[in-house]
Amino acid sequence: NTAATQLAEQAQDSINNERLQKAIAALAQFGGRDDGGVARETLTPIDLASRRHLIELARSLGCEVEIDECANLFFRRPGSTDLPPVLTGSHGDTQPVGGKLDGAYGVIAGLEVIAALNDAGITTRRAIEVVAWTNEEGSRFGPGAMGSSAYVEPERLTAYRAVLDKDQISFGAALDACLAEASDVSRRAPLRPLDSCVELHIEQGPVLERAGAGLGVVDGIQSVRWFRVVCNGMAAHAGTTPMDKRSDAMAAAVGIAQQLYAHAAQEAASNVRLTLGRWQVGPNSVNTIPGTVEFTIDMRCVDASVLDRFEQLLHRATADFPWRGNITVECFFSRAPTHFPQAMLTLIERACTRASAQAGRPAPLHLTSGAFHDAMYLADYCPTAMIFVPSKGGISHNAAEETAPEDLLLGAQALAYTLVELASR
Ligand code: HGY
Ligand code: MN
Ligand code: MN
Ligand code: MN
Repeated sequence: NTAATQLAEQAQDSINNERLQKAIAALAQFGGRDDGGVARETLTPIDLASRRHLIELARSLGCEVEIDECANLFFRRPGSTDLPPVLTGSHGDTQPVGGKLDGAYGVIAGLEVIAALNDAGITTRRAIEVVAWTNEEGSRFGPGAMGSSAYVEPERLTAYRAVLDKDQISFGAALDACLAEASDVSRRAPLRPLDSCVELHIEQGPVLERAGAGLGVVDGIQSVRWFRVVCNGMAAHAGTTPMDKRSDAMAAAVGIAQQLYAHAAQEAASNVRLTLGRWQVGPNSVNTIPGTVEFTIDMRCVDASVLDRFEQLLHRATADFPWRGNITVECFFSRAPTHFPQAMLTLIERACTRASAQAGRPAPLHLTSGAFHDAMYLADYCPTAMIFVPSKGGISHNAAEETAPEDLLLGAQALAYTLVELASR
């Protein structure tokens, strides 16, 4: 039972549940909806207001605050040395209609660990940093996880800055407005070294709840690919145009979509997941044959070769579709499967086991994440791992997203133990 472990246990036992739950509720006010959900898309005025709230909260905890060129916010609790810090945190942005925990929980729990260390008067060798990543969701600006991916490879930012949202606002312009608002925050140079990274997040799926486990040790993240498909036909009159004279973009898009769903059903054994989440129809009029239909494809699988086969089907189906129009397919997000290192999993397992045992809960469960996370990019940069807490009904990316308060507490306790062990080495 080394000195580091004793400090870790003391930190775990210093987490203050009431302060944690209140801080989660306070952040959820930014973009809070009547149905209990949260609408706080990245770099919107509401997101900027929430960032200001986090900066003030972090400063009240004695943290130094920095912001980098991708507007990632870092809240640092200094250590006794200048050794590379231990990073935790998650993303501050939400889906257009999201919950109050996706991303936000990891940021708030990280700040709760810092408050607990202040209460306990614990000093760690390494600084502990809590990050609020920019644009993890990728719903306003695609791809997802722009902030964390630009952190580990800064040259990605140039292309990201050119991405437009549906109102033709560029990510770069939104970034510059955010940096201007945070002009009182010191700028963080790119590629600062990190000792390690631990991201705490809700599972967003049904696995932990089904197993009755309170905590999940995440061994990896499945692969993901996003595509934009644009069917270009010809707008024409709904009443006068014979069916065999049409270049109906919706008929093409629906035909392609049916082939994709059929293929996903054939590949069901691989647990592949297909989502056609965003559709835009032009001119979108009840009595005009659609001239253009654009839709997105989100495909995921733990086995990337399944996605390779799926992508081949997509290119064949769109190239061979029998009609007069044309179809373009563009992949705008692609990540291979992530595997977290065994040494980190062993530590996370120990932290989760102690917290679960103290709460009289079953042992933690090992699982692979169905959702992607900023940790998938940090894993390219330093030893990284994740801790999950259960999601009620496995629901997320929905206003009904919820986790039992006692599980939110468990996660913060396991995080405290893990961070202090790492920061004391
Ligand atoms: O889509 C995802 O997996 C992430 O939760 N944004
Ligand atoms: Mn998330
Ligand atoms: Mn999400
Ligand atoms: Mn994430």
